[in-house]
Amino acid sequence: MKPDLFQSPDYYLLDDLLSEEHKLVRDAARAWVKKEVSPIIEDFAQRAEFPKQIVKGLGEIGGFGPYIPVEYGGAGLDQISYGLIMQEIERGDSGVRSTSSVQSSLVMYPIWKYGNEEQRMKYLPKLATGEMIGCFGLTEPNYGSDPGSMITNYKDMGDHYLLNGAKMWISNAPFADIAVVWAKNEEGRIHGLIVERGMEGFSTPETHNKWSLRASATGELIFDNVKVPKENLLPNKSGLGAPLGCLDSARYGIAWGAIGAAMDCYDTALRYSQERIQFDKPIGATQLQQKKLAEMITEITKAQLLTWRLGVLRNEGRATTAQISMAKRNNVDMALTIARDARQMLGGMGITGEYSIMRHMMNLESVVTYEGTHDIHLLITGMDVTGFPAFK
Ligand code: TGC
Ligand code: FAD
Repeated sequence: MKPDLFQSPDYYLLDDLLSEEHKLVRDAARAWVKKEVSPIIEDFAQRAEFPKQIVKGLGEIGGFGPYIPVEYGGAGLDQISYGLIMQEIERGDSGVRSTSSVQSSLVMYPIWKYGNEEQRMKYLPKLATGEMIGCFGLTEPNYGSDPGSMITNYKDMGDHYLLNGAKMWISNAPFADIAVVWAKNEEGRIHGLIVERGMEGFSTPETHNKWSLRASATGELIFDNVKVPKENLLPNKSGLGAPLGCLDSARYGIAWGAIGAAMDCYDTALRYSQERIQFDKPIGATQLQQKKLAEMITEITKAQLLTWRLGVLRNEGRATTAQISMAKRNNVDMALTIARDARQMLGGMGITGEYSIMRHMMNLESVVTYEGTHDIHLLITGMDVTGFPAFK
């Protein structure tokens, strides 16, 4: 793979909107990605293997629980710093950002928000350093966009719960130490349970042959009469709103992350267009390639502004689920379009692993699907503006 020469586009001088802390956090994450992710990621993606050696470093740059309070091992940062870390990590690879998103927003967040103090102290510090890795089981083989219809369930057996069912498409599942699993009780109410590797009847087979997110491990969670201790139930929130609350935080991070992938594709295509000579001039001197680059930087700049504003609203506790949906949907679609155009700008070289673009493009096919598909987010916006839910 080519050396990482990335230079971040900032067309509207948005750095002026960031605090010194934001810039320090962002620059540290950027330097870490250049040193630890860029040199190895293509090889791991080609081999469809998660690079476990980066876990410790991810913890050190605040990639695990950036906004979780320091008393629980988190970095205690604000929402814009959290977003900037996700942007930089996904600039390296969406699969690495997935590991960070799942650990932070889908495992640490529910334990912090819905767990009790014993659960927080038991799990959060180890999750923050990466000593422990978690995964999040909501999607089932027959229920993806409609998680409320899940059939995974548990029964109260007096001294423990008995868990049965299956989850599918679970990031980090094959090597996770714990899983935050969403299941229905005997009344049909959804609760979160912490299931630990090694519990009898719990297995995590890996999903193979993905063309996307190849450097992230994906798997199933199978529960065959798993005895879950009663103290592993998350006591402080139940109902579908509990997992959806975690998704708000993860989707917000993805909105920033997608900008990172888009910036990397744009930056690579821009440099290539200045160096690649055809018909005795750089391809960047042709109108057609300039149109692509001009549209890319326009869309990146719009997404940066939208997402920075969303971060401010989240810091003030005013961001709505529908606003987060709009940003996730817009930014991932924007990044996917840019990745496709950038790939074309590199001609034949665009399909090789010499450059990051095709890997980003394939990764983004997962990103546009998980955490709510492109269409589901459109329906969330539609419901928000009309008042009519059109899902059912
Ligand atoms: P609906 O009737 O609308 O809502 C059920 C209850 O939930 C409440 N609620 C929320 N609460 C907190 N935060 C939110 N974002 C919420 N959205 C809704 C709602 O108020 C209601 O509460 P109550 O008290 O009235 O019961 O639910 P629905 O069944 O009609 O479904 C709505 C829909 C389709 C929007 C939702 O289910 C959805 O978002 N579907 C998409 C599923 C999804 O995003 N799955 C993601 C799985 S995790 C994943 O992909 C991880 S990938 C990670 C990685 O690798 O990075
Ligand atoms: P479906 O829900 O079957 O949707 C199929 C198509 O129908 C989509 O285009 C969808 O937009 C459309 N559709 C559905 N309902 C409607 C409607 N009402 N109106 C119009 N169109 C509709 N899940 C987890 O719980 N944890 C994870 O860690 C996790 N990681 C993932 C990692 C990867 C690599 C992938 C690919 C997925 C992951 N997921 C995870 C699952 C992901 O959240 C689901 O794939 C996603 O929510 C869509 O569900 P589905 O695949 O079952 O598609």
